[in-house]
Amino acid sequence: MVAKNQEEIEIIKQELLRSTYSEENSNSEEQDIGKSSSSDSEEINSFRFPAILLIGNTGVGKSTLGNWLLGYHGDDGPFETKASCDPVTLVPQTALLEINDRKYNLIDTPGLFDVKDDARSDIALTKLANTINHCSYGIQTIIFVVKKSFGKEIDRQIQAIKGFLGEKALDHILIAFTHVNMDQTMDRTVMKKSFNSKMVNFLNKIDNRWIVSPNPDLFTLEDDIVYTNVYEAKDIIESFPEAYTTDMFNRVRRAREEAEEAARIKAQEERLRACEEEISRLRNIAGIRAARNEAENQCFSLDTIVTLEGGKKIEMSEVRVGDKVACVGSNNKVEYSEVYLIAHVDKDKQAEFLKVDYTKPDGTTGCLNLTSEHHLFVNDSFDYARNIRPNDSQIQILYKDELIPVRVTNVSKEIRKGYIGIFTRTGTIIADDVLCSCYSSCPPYQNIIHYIMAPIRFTTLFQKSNYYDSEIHPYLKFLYNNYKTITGAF
Ligand SMILES: Nc1nc2c(ncn2[C@@H]2O[C@H](COP(=O)(O)OP(=O)(O)OP(=O)(O)O)[C@@H](O)[C@H]2O)c(=O)[nH]1
Ligand SMILES: [Mg+2]
Repeated sequence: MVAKNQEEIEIIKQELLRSTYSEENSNSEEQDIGKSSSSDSEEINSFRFPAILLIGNTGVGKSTLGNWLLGYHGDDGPFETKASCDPVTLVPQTALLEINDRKYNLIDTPGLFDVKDDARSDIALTKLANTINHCSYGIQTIIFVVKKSFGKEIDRQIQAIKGFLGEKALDHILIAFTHVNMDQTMDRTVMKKSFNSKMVNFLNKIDNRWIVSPNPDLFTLEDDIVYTNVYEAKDIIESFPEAYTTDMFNRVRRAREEAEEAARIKAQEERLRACEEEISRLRNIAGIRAARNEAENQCFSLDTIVTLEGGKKIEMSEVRVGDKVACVGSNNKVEYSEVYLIAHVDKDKQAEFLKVDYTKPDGTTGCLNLTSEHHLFVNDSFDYARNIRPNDSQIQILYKDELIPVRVTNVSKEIRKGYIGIFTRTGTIIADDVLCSCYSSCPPYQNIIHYIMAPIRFTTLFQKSNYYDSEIHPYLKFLYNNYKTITGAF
């Protein structure tokens, strides 16, 4: 691959001078696509020959290498070169390059990856994509120009190339090192020794297709090594059996766009899911708050057990007006009293209940679920359920047909679905074996509330109530509102 002797080098020199495009030997057909003007190359027609792309970071020496390949001194050819912090080649430039009678469009591109601001980097990529799309005869070689000192970045840059051009592009890549010292430029073996293991691995992967682009400050056209290196480059360019095509590029582009679209949709779905979770969390909180706010007027959990006359035990949800349920009469004895009103019932709404746990004398446990403002018999009188203290408060339970006092072992809060309020003629009820009042919300003056309820007890003697609604019975609502107005006034 490398030219070995002076004679060979002379032949190559002649060959280069012949093959390289110049205005003197160009024909009119080639002129419009040959050595390009600096005008906007995006307007150029599709290239008529396979392309050779010079790509790499800004300022690495792409244009310089292009000039060397075209047979000019690196700093003095058709491609503009300049030592500058700002990008010099701003739009793709083209020149015709002939190697062994085969014509190629040598394309010098704007710098790709080191432009700090993303917008300019995007523009550079868009321009490159546009250029590639003009390469209707495919891309014979992608010359990736890299500063030797930046060799350690090669991984990242190669990943970027793979992402943009696709894996297949690596089969068409030729690495050109720039900013290489004199010894390394003159002797490939010296250069090789300077590679770290990562670089060696990578170069092995691409079949060691690499060359050194001579430093224009150290070498002139008279130096044989310039021709040797240019010859090597051309040899490699010719060695690719087939070109990288626009089809390959567009397949990669479509795949990339699809992947980006899929990632965008996924991100959107994730955002949506997060929103839904947040909404459901807030709904839950709102539901619990609503349940707490309504707790004042609710009474028992629907599955609370009551005992019917005759001993049958049923859930409160099954109780109907006219049923006689266990309660306590004025003589403090267990008796069965008629249910004359179902004050309200709801099977779906959530409510916050207090779960009151107790232990019976035989060691078995029981519990009652009622809302915090409901009244039950605690420590010798009726009181709010919320005033029960575990291990301290005593409640009355029905045990072996008798009411006996037991201590509450635990009180906890539970959100449950559904509730019911049942009124008996005695104003009491034994719920889950616990002696409770039928009343709630107002201060727990059992006798006074019982007295206030007399009118409705009286009317239902003659006309059975068929009220069965989630709203509290209108009479109770009226009483409750009045109570609120009166207490609010003080
Ligand atoms: N030391 C050294 N300088 C070089 C080498 N190659 C090019 N240069 C100099 O680096 C500067 C930039 O070179 P260019 O060829 O314009 O770089 P480029 O990659 O085309 O830059 P942009 O068009 O801006 O992307 C010029 O002054 C060159 O003379 C090299 O191998 N060694
Ligand atoms: Mg340039």
